[in-house]
Amino acid sequence: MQLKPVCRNNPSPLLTELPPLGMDVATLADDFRRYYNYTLGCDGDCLSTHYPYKALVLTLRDRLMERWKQSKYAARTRECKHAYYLSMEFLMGRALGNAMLNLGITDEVGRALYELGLNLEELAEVEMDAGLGNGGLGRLAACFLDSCATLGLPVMGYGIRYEYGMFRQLLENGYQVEEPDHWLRDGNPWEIERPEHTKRIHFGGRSEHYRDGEGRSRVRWVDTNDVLAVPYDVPIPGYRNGVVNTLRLWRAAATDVFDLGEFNAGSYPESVAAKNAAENITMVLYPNDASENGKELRLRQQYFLASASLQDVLVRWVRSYGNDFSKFAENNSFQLNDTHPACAVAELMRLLMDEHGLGWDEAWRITSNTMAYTNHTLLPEALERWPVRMFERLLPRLLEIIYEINARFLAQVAARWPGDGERLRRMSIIEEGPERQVRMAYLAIVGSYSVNGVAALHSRLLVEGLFRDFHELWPEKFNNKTNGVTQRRWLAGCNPALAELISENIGEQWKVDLRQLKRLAPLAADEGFRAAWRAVKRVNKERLAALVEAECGVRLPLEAMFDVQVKRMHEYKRQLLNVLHVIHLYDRIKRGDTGGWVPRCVIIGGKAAPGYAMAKLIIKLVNNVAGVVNGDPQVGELLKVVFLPNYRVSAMEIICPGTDLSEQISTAGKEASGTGNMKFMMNGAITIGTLDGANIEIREEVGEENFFLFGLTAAEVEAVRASYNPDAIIAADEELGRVMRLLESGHFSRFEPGLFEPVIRSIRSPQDPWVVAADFRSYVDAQRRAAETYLDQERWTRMSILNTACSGKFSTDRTMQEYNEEIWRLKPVKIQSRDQQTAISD
Ligand code: 7LS
Repeated sequence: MQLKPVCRNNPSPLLTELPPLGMDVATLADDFRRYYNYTLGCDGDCLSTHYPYKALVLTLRDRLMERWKQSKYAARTRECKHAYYLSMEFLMGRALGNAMLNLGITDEVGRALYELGLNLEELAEVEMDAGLGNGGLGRLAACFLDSCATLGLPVMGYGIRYEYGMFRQLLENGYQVEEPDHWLRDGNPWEIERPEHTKRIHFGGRSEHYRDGEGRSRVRWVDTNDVLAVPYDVPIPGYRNGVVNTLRLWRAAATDVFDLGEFNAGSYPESVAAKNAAENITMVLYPNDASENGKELRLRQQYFLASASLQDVLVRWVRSYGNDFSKFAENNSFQLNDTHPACAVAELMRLLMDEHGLGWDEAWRITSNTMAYTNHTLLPEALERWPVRMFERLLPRLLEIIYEINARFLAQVAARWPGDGERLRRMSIIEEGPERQVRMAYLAIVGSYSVNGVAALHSRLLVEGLFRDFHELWPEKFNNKTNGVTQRRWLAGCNPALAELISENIGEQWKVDLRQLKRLAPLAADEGFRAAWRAVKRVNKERLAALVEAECGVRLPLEAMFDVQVKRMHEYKRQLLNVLHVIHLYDRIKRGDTGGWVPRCVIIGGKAAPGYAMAKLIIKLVNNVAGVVNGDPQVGELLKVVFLPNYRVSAMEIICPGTDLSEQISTAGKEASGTGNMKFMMNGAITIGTLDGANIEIREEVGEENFFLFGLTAAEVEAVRASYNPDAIIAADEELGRVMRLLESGHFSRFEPGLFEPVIRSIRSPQDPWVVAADFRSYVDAQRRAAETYLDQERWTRMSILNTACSGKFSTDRTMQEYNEEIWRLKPVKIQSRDQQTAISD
């Protein structure tokens, strides 16, 4: 049957069709001045840099706007399948530099501003990071959007417009202190509010069964407390291809500004309370990247995102096809970024059945052929479970649907494995026990046609462990999609000096085809090229040293090896192992063992979840060790240690180009993939790392001789833990013994005796899940190899060049192509673009 689009009146072309905007210096300067003077009302007395920043964004946004419109029309043709990336986090960082880069007008803008007496770099610094994410998972979503737009894939992001993003991290006496991040205080000139697309979200109430006009049994969700979801659209430009995709972020608003009953009764505060309760939903990003499960507001956020986004897609569908959903699954995919938006499985069922009148079987066919789930972690504390009682109170209709999904699913399991009650218990979406829980990962697996992990090892461990039963039932659902990062932000944008050196030698095509970097490999043998490579690294180290000096007041010697570990603070990431190595280096200096010494600057940065005591204590330890080391005249320039506060996207843009040694030292089997590892590699840092996550694939690509490997494998970690005896390891290792004695003597906690007891206990615990002591020896040996290599600067430079040259696999362009070929199957849109084309090769 042919689907008929529902007709709509088109507005007059006179209203909507405009000649293209100029991209030349003079036109950009004209537009800028118009915004500055007329729109923003500035005159000679305006001193704040905020105004020129805003005028610049508006100038650029106009250029995006015309391409945005064209992209929308191009993707609106019939049967154009779309994918939707549902994510609680989009860690976008700054948008200005990226917009100019992707429009191809960075130089023109720079010149236009220069002619107006302004400085582009200065204005770019005015922009706040959009910190709508915690770490890897949120930043991955941002890189995915960049790559989809660049590939012309019709993919839309759906997320939450948190009023407060990731907290700002301050240090007080070496302790982390959190400050709210009111990133929207001065407005966000990139976003467009779209109140006409507001959606209504239900909470609470109960479900009511009734018969409709045709005598069919139906359900409705009644007596609900409703909240409105108001969308804000953010443009996502592709790289010089005329494509602009959309990130739609939802803000919660009360249904009525005031409760008039309360207001008239004179209870003003009560009347405003409901408004506050509603708007609380999108007030703040939860600053945890694992655990703290079971918070009601978090479940509200998750359902709010899922429901608003699905309703939005369904409204657009109905506008085109009425209530005919027969081809919905053919034309739509929803990618669930971890289980956080997994309510979407039950919510799509509810919308299709209760709101659009479909029967269970048809609704299930559609749902289970549109949902796809990406898992990002094996850590048990990050596996989401919601108490059934909370679900019942907040989302009673959804729980009813989940029960039905579970009943039908378990019937399937029982048919396949008759009499296997234990398996039914294991696989049930509902976990039984004193407090019954909904297992969100199982709901996501049962409701999806694809389930993927984010690196080869991680995907293998998933099907061998956590999801083993499900893999046995549906092996074809499971697949791997190794993560990546976008080279536009993480090389072209953040490292202009290296980007230029690369382009001079192999052309510019690497910006859309990262495998081209392979052509740098032969240049590793070219002495002149190596010298140029080192000169670039030197400039980038100066930039990083300036940042460190401004933030930490410590001067870093530029000839020293810059040894960097930046990522969320977490025990499994083993910043503690890094600190133990630092203490060991300090100990060597103190006892005069400095023959052939390579000066080092150890930089550690990352935020700890506010409730994660051990992670916060490790921050304090880094700072105390830094205080002792940097303050010791005998150490001098041989070793510097700093904790760089408030690690964020815009800081990484300065950090990764200036890094020599990239620390990727998680306990094997615990880091699902890692993406910082890829940013460092792309920028020519050499990795010291374990066989964990994507490190394994990085090492495969660059070759074992260009990677400093250490540590137990994932299988060995599991084996060792059965009879783990850290005290014996410490006793048998002279150097580790000395490190522990320094720690235990209170050398780093002079003013707070016993402060690091919990750290010491964790290292010495036979229960230590991260087996820090077990990997110390091989870590120190690998660090020795790194130092010896660094002594030979020519050799180090060769390895550095080869790391960049072999980083081609780790572009999100490749990752997105794989998602598209194996999961979404979208047709790229082509735009007749005026932008300087750099076509993407197949
Ligand atoms: C979260 C919460 C949570 C990552 O970055 C889990 C949670 C929670 O459990 C609970 C209560 C309140 C807020 N927020 C935010 C994130 C996560 N989970 C993860 C899981 C994996 N966050 N990852 C990282 O993802 C990267 C991209 O795939 C990987 O490269 C990296 O290995 C992984 O750690």
